[in-house]
Amino acid sequence: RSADYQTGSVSWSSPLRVAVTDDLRGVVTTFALDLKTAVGWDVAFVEAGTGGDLEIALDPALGPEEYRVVVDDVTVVTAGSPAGASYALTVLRQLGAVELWSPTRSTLERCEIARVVIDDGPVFPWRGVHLDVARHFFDVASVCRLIDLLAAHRLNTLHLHLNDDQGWRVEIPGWPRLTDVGAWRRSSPVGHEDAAMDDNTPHGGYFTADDLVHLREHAARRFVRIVPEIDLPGHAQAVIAAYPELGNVDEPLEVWTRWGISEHVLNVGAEALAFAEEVVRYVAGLFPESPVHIGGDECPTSEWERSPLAEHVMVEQGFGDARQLQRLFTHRLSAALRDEGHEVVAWDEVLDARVDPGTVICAWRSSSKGVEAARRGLDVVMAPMQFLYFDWLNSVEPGEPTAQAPVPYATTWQKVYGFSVVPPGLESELHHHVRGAQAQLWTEYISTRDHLDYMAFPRVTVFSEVVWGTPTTLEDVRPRLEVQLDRLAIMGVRFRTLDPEA
Ligand code: TNX
Repeated sequence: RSADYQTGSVSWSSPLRVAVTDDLRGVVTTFALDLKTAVGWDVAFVEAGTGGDLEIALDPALGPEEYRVVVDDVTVVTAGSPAGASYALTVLRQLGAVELWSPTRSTLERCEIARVVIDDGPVFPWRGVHLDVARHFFDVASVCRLIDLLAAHRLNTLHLHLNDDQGWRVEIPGWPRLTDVGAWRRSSPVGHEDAAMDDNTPHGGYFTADDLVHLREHAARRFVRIVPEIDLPGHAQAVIAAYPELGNVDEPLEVWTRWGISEHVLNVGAEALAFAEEVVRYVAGLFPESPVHIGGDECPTSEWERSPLAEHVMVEQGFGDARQLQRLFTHRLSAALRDEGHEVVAWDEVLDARVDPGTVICAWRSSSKGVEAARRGLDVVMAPMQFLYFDWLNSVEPGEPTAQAPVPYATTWQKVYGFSVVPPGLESELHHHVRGAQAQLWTEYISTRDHLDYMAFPRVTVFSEVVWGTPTTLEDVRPRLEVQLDRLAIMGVRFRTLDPEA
């Protein structure tokens, strides 16, 4: 928000002498481990006022994620919360030297830090990245690494998309076939879905409860909150492959081997509704502090329109249109989650029916869905595909790897930087409904960690400034971006290199 550079610099070397209050010891411990890993330095804990290098304390006058850094002979950090303190330490590493970001031991005798006074804090509380681990599975180590990268950009939310037609990715007690069968597919598309080619290579994997708790704790140390998503009743072909009785048709199904939207959705019987509730309650229980995403996107009604069971339920409920059936799930899952104290999040399709008050909408089809949500009194996370779907091409130029949307669609980092979190046309008295934004990494066309890096960066980097609420101009950000890419390079991130300046 403001950085006021003074003349000169201070010099840091090992051991770094730090004074910290008990409530921030955890934050400094994480920082100390990072420092040790990167450059082998030690942190020595000292008393405040004894001339250490760094003093760090909470200041209740600051907002929850705000912080102040005064780099001086004794550098002083104050913050509104441990999260704010962690952001301040991130900034100090940025001011220090690129080696401080190394994931393996590199050599650094000392570093110079410019004298500066920084007052900062984010405009938006929901600063997220979404990762689809259903289309392609990414293991615990890969997700932990992504969490570290988000934290390096002061992003605070990782939305994990845990199931889809092509795979179920969480072990659920009492439902072993979800992972024995539903977590594995026989084949995946090669090239673009439209080419209709198969690789005939099995793919799969899943997280155990322990894995998810490990991810949650890893994320918490970096002040990233995981928002789990179970997407039902659509996107359910993997569920139905495992438990055909939860579907609408008699023929056996396999976990889907194509991309797109499967027609196979859960049936609307009591058993399927109870299943959805049980699973969502279980996954939510692994993330007690988190909002929980119930999906709700792209649920075709063709099977319901042919189903005597669905017809019976429609008569019973007095529904005139099969679209309304989806609300049975949405409402039931929302109630169950609220009962456990979770906030409920859903994709913007739920706006097509009556929405339970308090539901947070992820606006993906366009920014105008965010406007619609806010006008209906709902909070919204902006995720419009035209700007924030990072499975789209990095550029329209030839040579880009196959991506979700074809040329002329592309989402350059410059386009991302021009994204306005508050949707154009939203009345100012409704701006408070905009919680923030998140970038989506759908993984139909992303099957490796290197390719995930290529699609995520540098777009996530520029997005982080946008969603922090402090973007400037393309000319201004470019040199800053180049420096951040040097840090990412040392971290081993295989980002897409910048095109030469036009
Ligand atoms: C739409 S966004 C989807 C996903 C796809 C994505 C590809 C949303 C809620 N549904 O199922 O992966 O497009 O860009």
